[in-house]
Amino acid sequence: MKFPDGFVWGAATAAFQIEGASDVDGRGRSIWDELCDQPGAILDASDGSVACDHYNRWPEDLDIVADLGLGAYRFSIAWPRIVPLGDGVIEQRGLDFYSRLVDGMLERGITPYATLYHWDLPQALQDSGGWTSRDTARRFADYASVVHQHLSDRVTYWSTLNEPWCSAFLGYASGEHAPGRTEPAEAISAVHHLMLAHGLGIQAMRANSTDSQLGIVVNMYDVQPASESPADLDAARRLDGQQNRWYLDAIFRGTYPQDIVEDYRTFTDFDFVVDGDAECIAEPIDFLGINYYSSFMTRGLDAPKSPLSGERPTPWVGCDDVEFVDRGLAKTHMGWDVIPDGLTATLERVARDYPVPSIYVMENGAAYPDEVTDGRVHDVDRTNYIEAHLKACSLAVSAGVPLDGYFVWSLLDNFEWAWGYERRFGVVRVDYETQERLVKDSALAYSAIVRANRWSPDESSA
Ligand code: IFM
Repeated sequence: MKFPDGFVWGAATAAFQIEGASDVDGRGRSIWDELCDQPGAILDASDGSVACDHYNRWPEDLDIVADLGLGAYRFSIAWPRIVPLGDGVIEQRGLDFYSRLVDGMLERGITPYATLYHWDLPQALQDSGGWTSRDTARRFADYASVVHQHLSDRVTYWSTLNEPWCSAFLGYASGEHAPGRTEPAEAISAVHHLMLAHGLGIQAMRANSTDSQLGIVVNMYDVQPASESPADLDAARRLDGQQNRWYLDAIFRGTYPQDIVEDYRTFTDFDFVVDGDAECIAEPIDFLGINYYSSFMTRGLDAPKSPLSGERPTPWVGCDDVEFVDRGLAKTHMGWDVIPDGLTATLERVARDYPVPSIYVMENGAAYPDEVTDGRVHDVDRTNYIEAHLKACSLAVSAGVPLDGYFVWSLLDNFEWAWGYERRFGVVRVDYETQERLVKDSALAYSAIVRANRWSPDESSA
């Protein structure tokens, strides 16, 4: 199971989840600062004000990346550090921070992979409509252009958005994520403006320079029907359409999938879509980032389920009659099924159905309730998870998928959004009291695979 020469091995993080220093150097407030202040929004009532203190401890964190032998580090840039009020007034100290971070990577031989939007919208833009406003997409392109102008002499790889599905549907339909809205029509408008922001961002960066490699990161799932019954097939069609095809069709075919557009008409007349938007969203990209954690099996019910008391509305708009089948598989601490085969299927499907020049797995990993024993974290479950998914990647590569790299999620334990610090995804443990970092066994196992550039069943604990 050898990976191709030049295969990129990395670890990923996101600004809000690790940086802390939330009121330092002119940073503005983001929608996540705001949500964290809402009682009950975050499981442990925590926030991102300190997180992993990466804003101050980044040299130590980059040393760990280098020591593990990883050639790449995926990080995100906090929009509110660069444009604190979202209005075009630039905060130089924010740019300087990312400039130092990038220089730190290059000094250690680590290739930076930058993401421009990993969910931390300036609150000031939310106050004027957030992603339901077309203006937010234009503001994103302006922000992307500024950051790109400052860093593209040293950063080649740029992703516009991370997981626009989450921003739109967890943010505006189920309300689990910031800005905590529960309006399906707003979610559909938000997802369109996010995709428009992506297209405008690509155009703006291309106008700055043609040397960059530009892409977007989407979260994908392999969706299987529970049976061949019309109801089950239709449930799988809708889930797959909303979760996967919506993004890939728009980017690579220049159109949203018509079946999902028709489904969404129950909620919106799409009056926010303007001539030319589809072409903008389909602006050619150099790579597609795929985040993969799990997959779904769906069943169509005869009637919509009534939400249990206290249960959030579904983020899958109009899918109250879809049930997720428990296949009795092993689950992570998030309750997500462990299905490595779904990653191979997803990669092969993307390569088969869309003209994708290059793919990266930009996130893959698992939360487990770790324990420290004699100064070590023997996280066997996480090690097995990563190894099984690397095997899934190697099978896809053997099948001809243009997979060019893999980034484990995450380098560090961090702020897991609505779960606060109660879920640990890191291959490096963070003690939130002392901010001490502890390299877990999974990091060492990953490092061994990276250094060998091969996954070997003999050496594997999977
Ligand atoms: O922590 C998140 C990350 O921010 C986006 N992708 C999924 C991860 C695990 O939930």
